[in-house]
Amino acid sequence: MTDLNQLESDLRSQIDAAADEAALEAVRVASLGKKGAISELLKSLGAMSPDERKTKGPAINGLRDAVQGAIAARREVLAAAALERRLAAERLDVTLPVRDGPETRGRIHPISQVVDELTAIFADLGFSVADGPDIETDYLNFTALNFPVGHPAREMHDTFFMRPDANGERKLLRTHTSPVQIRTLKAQKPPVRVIIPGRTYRHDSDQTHTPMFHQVEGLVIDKSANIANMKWVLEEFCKAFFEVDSVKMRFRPSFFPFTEPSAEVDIQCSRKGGEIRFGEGEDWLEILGCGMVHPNVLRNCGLDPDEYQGFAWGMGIDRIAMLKYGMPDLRPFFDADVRWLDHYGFRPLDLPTLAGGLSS
Ligand code: 2NM
Repeated sequence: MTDLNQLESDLRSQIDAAADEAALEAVRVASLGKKGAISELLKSLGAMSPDERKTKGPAINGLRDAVQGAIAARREVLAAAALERRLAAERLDVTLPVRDGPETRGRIHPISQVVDELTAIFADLGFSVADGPDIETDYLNFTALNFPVGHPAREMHDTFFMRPDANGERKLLRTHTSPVQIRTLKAQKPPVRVIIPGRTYRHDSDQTHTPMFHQVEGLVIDKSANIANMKWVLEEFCKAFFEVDSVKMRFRPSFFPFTEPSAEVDIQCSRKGGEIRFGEGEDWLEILGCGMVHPNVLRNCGLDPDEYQGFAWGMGIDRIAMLKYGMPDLRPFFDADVRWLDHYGFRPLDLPTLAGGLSS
């Protein structure tokens, strides 16, 4: 009996010491396998006398059951530990932010954003959007707009001219979007309410000028459109665009060939700590030019100035984008630098609307 007790206690300590499945299996083979110690003891029962078998039989069977049980228990402990180790190794941190999908990765250029904002604001005021070619005739860019022959703006100095064609006609890169107004007035009868955002070109390049820049012009023609209407439209626009409840505007007499009278418009602002704010302060900032459309321009479009009248205005998109979004330098607009776009660009799915917010 002491032999059996000794064997059991030896096997139990081996079982407890088995560090993995393989070591445990080795103990099982050595005890319960075909040639294992316990199997040999069971085989020896056949050679025993009935009396001896009566006492030794239950003892050896008991030993086998005990060892089998101990191995099964140890196997469970090892399996649980193995699972625990695997779970720890394969753990996922579900608090990590989800990586952005492709539809959120690109950025909308501030100029495109501002054009979308202008479109939303003026659409709400009943305007549609018109466009035309970048390459224009001298007639539509200048003559139809009441620029006298020899006007300084026509000179090489400001305008990019193409080589003359076979007929001697010299096309040019439009210096403003106004030729689209002429095209619109020739194509549709008043009442007309349009804005024209687009690329414009002037031979000018320094810290605040690029040879290609963006303009938005607006035009209202009907039988009674007047200066009071113009001031209201421009004031509504400025409040909506700069996202303030009120703005003070100052109309200074000025001159443009295509309008009479003409004005340049400043809005009141504060400039504290290098930051411009609208709707407050005592400084003035020029943001646009405007006026009542000149009778000659109406005549050139086949309209009778005694029947129709209206107003027009123009402003630089690049400049109002810089003012609104605090961008200190114009040149990176045209650099196509993804680092700059990442910083100043807008998320592609955040479309500007009056109801949902223009820039949030
Ligand atoms: C400006 C300022 C004032 C203007 C005039 C016209 C047209 F075609 F109706 F005559 N379009 N745009 C205009 C008037 C543009 O830009 C500073």
